[in-house]
Amino acid sequence: MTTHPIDLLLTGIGTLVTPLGIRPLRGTDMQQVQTIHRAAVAIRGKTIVAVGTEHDVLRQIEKVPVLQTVDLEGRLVTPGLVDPHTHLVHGGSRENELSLKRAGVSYLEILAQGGGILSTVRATRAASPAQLLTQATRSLNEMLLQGVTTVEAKSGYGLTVEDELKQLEVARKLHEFHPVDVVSTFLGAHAIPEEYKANPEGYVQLVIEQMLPAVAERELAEFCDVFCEEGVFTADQSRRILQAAQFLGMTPKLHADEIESLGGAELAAEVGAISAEHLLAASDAGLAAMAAAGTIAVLLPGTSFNLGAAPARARDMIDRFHLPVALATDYNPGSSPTESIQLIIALASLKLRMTPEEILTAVTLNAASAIGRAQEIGSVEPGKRADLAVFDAPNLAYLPYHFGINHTFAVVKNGRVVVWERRRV
Ligand code: IZC
Ligand code: ZN
Repeated sequence: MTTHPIDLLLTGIGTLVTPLGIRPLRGTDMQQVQTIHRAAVAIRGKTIVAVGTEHDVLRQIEKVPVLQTVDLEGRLVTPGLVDPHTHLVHGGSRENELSLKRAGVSYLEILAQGGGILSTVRATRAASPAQLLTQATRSLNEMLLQGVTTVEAKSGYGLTVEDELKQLEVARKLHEFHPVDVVSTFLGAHAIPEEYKANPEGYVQLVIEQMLPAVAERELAEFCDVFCEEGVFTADQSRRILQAAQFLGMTPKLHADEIESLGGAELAAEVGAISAEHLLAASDAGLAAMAAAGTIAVLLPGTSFNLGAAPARARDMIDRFHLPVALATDYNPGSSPTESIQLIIALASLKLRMTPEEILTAVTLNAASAIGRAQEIGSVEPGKRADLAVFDAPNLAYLPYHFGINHTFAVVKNGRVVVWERRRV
């Protein structure tokens, strides 16, 4: 230990729980988390430098000056939570579709009638960058207050070159000024816009020939995603778009087999996608192919819950296919209008039958892995960034058990306390 001062020393941690490593944990390994009682964490700048029992950490830093000590009074600490699938930046909302939904009109029927995603496209096109920024900031604040320190944000409500860039530029601005890190994904292939209804191939061409190069040139997205779904983009169109994105240096992701099984899981594996999302209707062959390719399954139990659909086969994915599973809110104005990662934690227990340890891995290390950030975040270990969530909870199982409220007491982001007593500081 060098004698450079410790900037922040967290003591009095009742229980510290974290997965370990810089790679996603697969299958039954997701259960393997480290638990330390009476723990402490020492932070220098933005980086964790010591983790262990209070006794061990204090001994390690014996001769080192400490600039600030914060006593967490017995609370639970985990890595800062990571939400690896959101549609954060958008205009408007869709509560006007609630009665249609309750009358039994399906998600894809509403979309086919020009509502759904297309309704949000109209609102997003009409919104100024400042309006989009204000609305997304409100959501990002809510996520931070829940313990989230990094989110992924997809475009896909512009569907013109200009409006896709507008959304991605708002996401970049959020990343720059907000404590939560925002990682961008280009999702120009989210729906066929009204003006291309009679010519979907023309839209695919626009995505490949104009949008992708414009996004790549401005370095506005690390990832490219496609909504591969019945009546939206076919597997063949999805493949062409993702291959073009890869050629420009973007990493593929895929909305795969959410409602109908189009071979999305297979396609995600084939193109070497970092993750495949939803997977409610994924085939056994597709899941096996994902496991062989190392593709992470990002499960979105808020969406299946809200759509009244059967949940993803998380137990099969973990126990039989030995897949790395991550969890996300899918925050969006249609199928999952919630910023609450803690609701997702509860649903993962209730509906996906995941254990508290598997859930923690899925919202930290595996979620970080799904957005290419496992080297820096997703666990509480020396060398990783000092992103931590502090909960008013006696143990890990308490989080999924006591549902419907926000357990987060404090958040440390990049070594700074940014939430304390449930408020931004
Ligand atoms: O706005 O409905 N599933 N895309 C694919 C969504 C949900 C977002 C939306
Ligand atoms: Zn989505």
